[in-house]
Amino acid sequence: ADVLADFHGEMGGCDTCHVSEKGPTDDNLTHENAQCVSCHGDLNEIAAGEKDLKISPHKSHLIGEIACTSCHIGHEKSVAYCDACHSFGFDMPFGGKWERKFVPIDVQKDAQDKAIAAGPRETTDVVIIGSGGAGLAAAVSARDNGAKVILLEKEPVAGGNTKLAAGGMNAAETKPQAALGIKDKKEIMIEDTMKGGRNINDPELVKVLANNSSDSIDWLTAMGADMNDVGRMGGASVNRSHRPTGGAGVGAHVAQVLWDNAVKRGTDIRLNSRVVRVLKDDSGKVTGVLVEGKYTGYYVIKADAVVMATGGFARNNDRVAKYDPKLKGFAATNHPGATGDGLDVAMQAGADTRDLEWVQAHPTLSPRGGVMVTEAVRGNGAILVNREGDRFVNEITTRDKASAAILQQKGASAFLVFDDSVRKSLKKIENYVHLGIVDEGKTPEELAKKIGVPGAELAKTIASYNGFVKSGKDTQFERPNLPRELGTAPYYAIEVKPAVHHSMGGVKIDTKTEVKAKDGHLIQGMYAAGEATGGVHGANRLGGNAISDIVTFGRIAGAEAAKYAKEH
Ligand code: FAD
Ligand code: MEZ
Repeated sequence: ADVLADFHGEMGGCDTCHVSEKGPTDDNLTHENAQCVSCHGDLNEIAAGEKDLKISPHKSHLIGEIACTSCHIGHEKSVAYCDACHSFGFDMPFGGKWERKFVPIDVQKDAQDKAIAAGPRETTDVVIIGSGGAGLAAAVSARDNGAKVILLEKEPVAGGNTKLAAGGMNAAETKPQAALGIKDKKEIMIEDTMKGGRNINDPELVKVLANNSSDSIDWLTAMGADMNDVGRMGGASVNRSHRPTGGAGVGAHVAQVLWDNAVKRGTDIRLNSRVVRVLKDDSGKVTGVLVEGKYTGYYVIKADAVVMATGGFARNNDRVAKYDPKLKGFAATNHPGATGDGLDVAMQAGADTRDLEWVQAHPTLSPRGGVMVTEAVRGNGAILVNREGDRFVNEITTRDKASAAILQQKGASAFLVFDDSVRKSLKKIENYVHLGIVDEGKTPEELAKKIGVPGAELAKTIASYNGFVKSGKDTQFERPNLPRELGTAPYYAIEVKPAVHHSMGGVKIDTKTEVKAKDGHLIQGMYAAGEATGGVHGANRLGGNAISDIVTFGRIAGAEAAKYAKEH
């Protein structure tokens, strides 16, 4: 047998997996996955038997209910979904290599037109496209505003880039800040965001972001989130980046809380379901969407309102390079679905766009592990050193500046250097240790030897930095936050280099998340939120502002779409 289906077919026929010979009945493969679990046990049960493995393939940071079929694919070679970002190379039964080609939305036009001509297969009030934070927040708020909601996600797993978010969610004047004695103002968050975005942001959207940020923290907390740890991100004047206690990654937590609440409220969530067209009537009003179900084929859902929460395109290097040729060939920090086909769908429906030329590189991807190392490591005290063992930049400057500075160093990469007190301050660092991307030494000199930099120089750099911490002033690079001395052995280093991270540009929206058309009018029934939109972040997004963006604008989009659906 070549693939899993042949093997099961030989054992017991098609009904070993499927209800009938006709194959899957839904795109979540509900029946098929139940069959896997009934024979092999669920993910937790399987992971429990893998305690001796350094990396267990069945234990992950993905969110929601992870279907067995996300990796174990019936009629094609099985592929480990984790290998989209990592390169674990698990030895899977009937396994193949991770590969993904971008498929434009308008292939199979005849089949698409036929499905449209056949008319809707079902009807709902609101369709939400994308299961990242913006989509899930919109689902929760649309349900709370009385709408019937179908949420469509093209990937086999939910959560988009949101589930990968690490460092935090920015918010000003919050209860966790008050508990920690941090003084902040919404006006300062607005100023920081505008300055970081080089003042080309839409100021009205920035006001919505900052003025609602504290409410968004309360909203998440009321649903069960822990946002009590508050740290510093690049370009922020004060500590306002919220994450779970102890400094665990923010994204998987927020996405899981939103997922649980969307499910609890009865949202119909469909994976493996790509939206390829937003449909409109002759007056230009939205009437629904055309879905490409991976297993059930093309079909139409009639809906009063549609929310585009399709995220960005940083994983699509052809598209990135078209807008910013300097980033051609760069690796990306993003999940594999961040290709920008949602943007194509929106543009095809007449949406206007802005700022697409602004694509952000995150300064610190580990070339060894392929994973992004959170800015929170620097926020909590790590320094950046080059191959000469010297600091070369204010480590918590904005990302555009930090990335440019790293690219100017020998080897176009640098080392994040920190001590055990930084490690203990941030749970997320344990993941990097677990992934094997962290070098360690009992002294700065021992660490320097491991990473190939001059030991005496690294020791001198650390001593000089510690002097700045003591005096409270970095006279070399004017780093504004100096949280702790680096003096507790062991010492650690992670090699890092910039990678494509965020698309600042996207669909044009107003403060109610209504989508604007090219001629400036609003497309009736079309809403958008999150990384799919442009204007909130200007030319350069501040770390921590995206999770704030998706929760706040996702909430607004869900409520507005539900209200519109009720009125039409
Ligand atoms: P996503 O979460 O990407 O979700 C969009 C979803 O839409 C995806 O699941 C995608 O598959 C789906 N989709 C796309 N097109 C279609 C279609 N045609 N049909 C159906 N589904 C479709 N920001 C912060 O503020 N703080 C952080 O700490 C932080 N850390 C980050 C760490 C990493 C590694 C990365 C990659 C990003 C990080 N960001 C962070 C940025 C932030 O995570 C994202 O900008 C944000 O989560 C985007 O949310 P979203 O809901 O708009 O999109
Ligand atoms: O906002 C981000 O993208 C972010 C904070 C990423 C990170 O370094 O954790």
